[in-house]
Amino acid sequence: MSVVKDKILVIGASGQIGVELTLALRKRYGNLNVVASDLREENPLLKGSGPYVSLDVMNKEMLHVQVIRQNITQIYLLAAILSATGEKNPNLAWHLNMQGLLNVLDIAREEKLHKIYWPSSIAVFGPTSPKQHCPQQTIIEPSTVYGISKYAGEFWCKYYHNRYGVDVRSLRYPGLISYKSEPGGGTTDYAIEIFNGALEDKKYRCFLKEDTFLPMMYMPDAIRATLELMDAPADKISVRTSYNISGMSFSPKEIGAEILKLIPDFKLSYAPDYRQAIADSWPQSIDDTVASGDWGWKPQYNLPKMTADMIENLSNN
Ligand code: NAD
Ligand code: AKB
Repeated sequence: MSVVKDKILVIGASGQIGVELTLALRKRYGNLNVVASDLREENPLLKGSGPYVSLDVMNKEMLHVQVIRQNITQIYLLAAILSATGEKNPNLAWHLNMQGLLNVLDIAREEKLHKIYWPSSIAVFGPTSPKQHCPQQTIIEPSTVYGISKYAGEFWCKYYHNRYGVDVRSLRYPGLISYKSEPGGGTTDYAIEIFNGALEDKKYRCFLKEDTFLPMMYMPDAIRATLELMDAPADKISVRTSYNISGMSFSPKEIGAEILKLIPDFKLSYAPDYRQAIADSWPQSIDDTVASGDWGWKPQYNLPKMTADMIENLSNN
């Protein structure tokens, strides 16, 4: 029996998720079998751990050449413009988030790639979606260009799966919290900045109001969810748009109180800006029973466990 060896291309590998996902994939598939790529020339956190190419996902021809030259069989597409940056430049966000995905889906179809991973976001939900335990299928009327691009992207994934048989899988990540690589312009970034403020200056001025609850997840859970989704047998994947997944839900006041337990002189203040309206348009918590039922999703980190781990790791760094 011949075993087909997978060779993976990660696009957007120098970003907040890309660095950690690339390292996790290298651990699993072997360093040489995971090619990291990004617009950025290099990344110190990935240096020496495997191949890295500078690549623009908008250049379909060059992307296609890399896929053929490197014998790529799976693509993880992470390059995107997130919610806050997207509102500053809606045309650019729409262009990158849509054309980048379509380039990858087209190449996947033409080259018969085995699997594609592309993340969506809780940003698909809008002010008319349920605020609490927002279900997998519900009213979805996003109010940011980022959310609109993610929702349209979800349906392109489903279309390429149904029409061309492309095995593309997706998760609607909540706000992701991590300490390795910096966040890239999202509304939930406060939940990372707050740790840096607490450790460096013992204070942080939050750009969201104290009672703004949002769905969040610690990066180790997000990486594990991604690998588990990609490992699941195809017949277990009932959702070909994108799966809701849930980790935790908290407000700036709640995470501030948790940090205060470990850094007693920490001071938190508030100066809401344009990101407040984005946060207010999103649900406060997510129902992920479909992901749990289909492929066994279960988070491992809650607010206290994540806070302790963030502070320990950032202090060591
Ligand atoms: P990020 O901004 O940190 O990283 C994106 C990376 O893509 C950057 O390194 C950037 O240089 C690269 N990039 C930008 N344009 C490119 C291009 N034209 N060609 C190649 N690379 C390019 O983003 P992230 O937080 O790592 O998010 C990754 C994916 O996960 C995105 O699709 C995002 O929407 C989704 N997501 C993230 C979060 C989160 O909290 N981080 C939550 C929900 C969904
Ligand atoms: C953002 O805030 O834009 C991202 C997301 C939830 O998609 N973190």
